[in-house]
Amino acid sequence: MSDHNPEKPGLSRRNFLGTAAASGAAGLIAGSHLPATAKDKASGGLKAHVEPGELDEYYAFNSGGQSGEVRILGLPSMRELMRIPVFNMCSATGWGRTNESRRILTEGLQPDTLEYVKSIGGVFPNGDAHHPHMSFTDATYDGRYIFINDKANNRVARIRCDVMKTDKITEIPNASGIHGLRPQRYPRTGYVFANGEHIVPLPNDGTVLDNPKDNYWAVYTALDGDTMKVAWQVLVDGNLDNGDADYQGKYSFATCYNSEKGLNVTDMSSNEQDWAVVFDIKAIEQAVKSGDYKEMNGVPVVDGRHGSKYTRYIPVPNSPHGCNAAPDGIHVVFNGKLSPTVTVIDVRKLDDLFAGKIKERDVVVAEPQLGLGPLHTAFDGRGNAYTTLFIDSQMVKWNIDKARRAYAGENVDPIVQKLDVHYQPGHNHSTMGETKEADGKWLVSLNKFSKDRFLNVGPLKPENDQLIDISGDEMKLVHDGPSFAEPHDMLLVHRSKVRPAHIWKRDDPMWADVREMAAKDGVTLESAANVIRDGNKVRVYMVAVAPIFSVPKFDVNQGDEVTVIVTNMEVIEDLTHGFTLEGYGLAMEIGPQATASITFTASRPGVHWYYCQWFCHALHMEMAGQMNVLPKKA
Ligand code: RUQ
Ligand code: CUA
Repeated sequence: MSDHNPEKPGLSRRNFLGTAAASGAAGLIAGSHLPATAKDKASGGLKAHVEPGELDEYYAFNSGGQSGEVRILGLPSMRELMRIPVFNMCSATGWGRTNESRRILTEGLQPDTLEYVKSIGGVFPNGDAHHPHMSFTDATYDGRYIFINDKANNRVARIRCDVMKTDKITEIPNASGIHGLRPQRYPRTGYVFANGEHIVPLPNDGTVLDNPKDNYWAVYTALDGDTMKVAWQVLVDGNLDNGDADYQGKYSFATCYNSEKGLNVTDMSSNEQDWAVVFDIKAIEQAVKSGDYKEMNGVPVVDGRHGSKYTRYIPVPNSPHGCNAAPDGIHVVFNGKLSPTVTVIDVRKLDDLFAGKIKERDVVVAEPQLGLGPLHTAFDGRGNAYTTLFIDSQMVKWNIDKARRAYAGENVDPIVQKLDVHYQPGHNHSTMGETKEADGKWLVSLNKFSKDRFLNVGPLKPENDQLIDISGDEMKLVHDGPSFAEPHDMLLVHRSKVRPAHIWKRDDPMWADVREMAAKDGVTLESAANVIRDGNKVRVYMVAVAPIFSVPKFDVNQGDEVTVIVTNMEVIEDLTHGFTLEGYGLAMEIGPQATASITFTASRPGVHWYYCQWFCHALHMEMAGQMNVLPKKA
């Protein structure tokens, strides 16, 4: 493999699609600037084993599915390095319980949702995290953020890649089942596009409960990735499954498996053809500017149903699922699911389609028959595509150019190789494969079933994320990676793109509220040892430096509302402390140079020890104190 070329002269980044030819797509990729490793080999045979103490070449950001979190793995070792709580509650870090996380988990909710979560303990306790994608600048990863959807409670979250913590969560109004999620690639993110998968009445307030054909809708959402506010929405026919954006910043795409507007599986899958929707981003922005929209729940909603000038509906056989734009900047693949085919369009034809010069199916340039149950496609940057076949339990490697030629009538077979995977793959992802720097080294097949591949752990089995070397002519399976429920999708980012901090900065916005509160109390967080009483509210400010808390003991009255604020003043990397309050169900992580806080009612009288739950020192066990709760006088 020799794709570490300097950028091709004359191939302007701004316009690299325009200079591209239809075939030989592999040669069109703007050169990768990723450092080559010594182990690269033209014939494949990459080294998957990472020696003790060696660092991986790629970050893998794995969605946690119904666990609601994101996991960081190293690739190729597939070692799990970290978990980032997002939509879930976390016993270790206190995510979902600390004041900082509760602010993030609630401030982006709609008013009626906020009312509801108050009645169930203040936050949603679960999420269903499917699609992690990094922010882009100029069609490659920029290491700022990772965005991920929550299908369960209609949210989109943003993770800061400097500290690897969630910093914003927005509930998407007017939508149900936020599923497909993709950031805008070019010129930057920009928008984060989110698909509403389930059709619902609008407004969904109980006034209408039937006649889905007339009354139920799905909406497409563009979120502003910088503010995490909804910029606009588009009302569509049918539903929306997966999506992607182009490499030019002009169009975005979504598949629809329920053009029937069915409410059950038979109706949903009855049509021979469903479709993929194409959104004209500039035209929609113009519609919002000129007032061609209806406002719903504070959001401009543009009408993108059949006949709209803002969308086009491209017929695609039978319930398409995955939607993947190739790194050549030209092709977008819609994966057939119930059809053994994938449908490939050429984005250079879309201007003519929107101008009415050609018909919807004229943008289709290939439709290879690949096998049973094609769900998702990944790319190697050399003109090849890799599609998961759920029913066949296979990964199929095929050539895009050959598929075009076959579609044009030439007698060529686009299929290069089929590889058994174990078992039933859903997503797949290749290294840098959704960027113009696709490097074609590794592919991961995220298999939904593992059955006999591992020691039996009871009726509930792990998934199996299999690592495949795609650097040579043939795919080679090199590693089985069990994982807990349920990595839907994986993001494979070269380590040169991600620059996490080693310790927190004291002026981090994460605890801005606490800083303000401390200033009012006349407390300096960095040297605090204060117990402030304010009516029946008590604020306990302390510093943690191994192996002591600066407040070793404090007294409160039963029924007081107590806030404990801990600042970790360690300047040493990896010296995290914790605060666990025994018998109260409270715990939080405090990273080096971080502040964290937690608020509760001291309803249980007696002596309650608090202790550091993060092993930090030889005297870690002794890093403890007591909260004395004086009983209410009868
Ligand atoms: S979907 S297995 Cu939620 Cu990404 Cu295709
Ligand atoms: Cu601090 Cu253990």
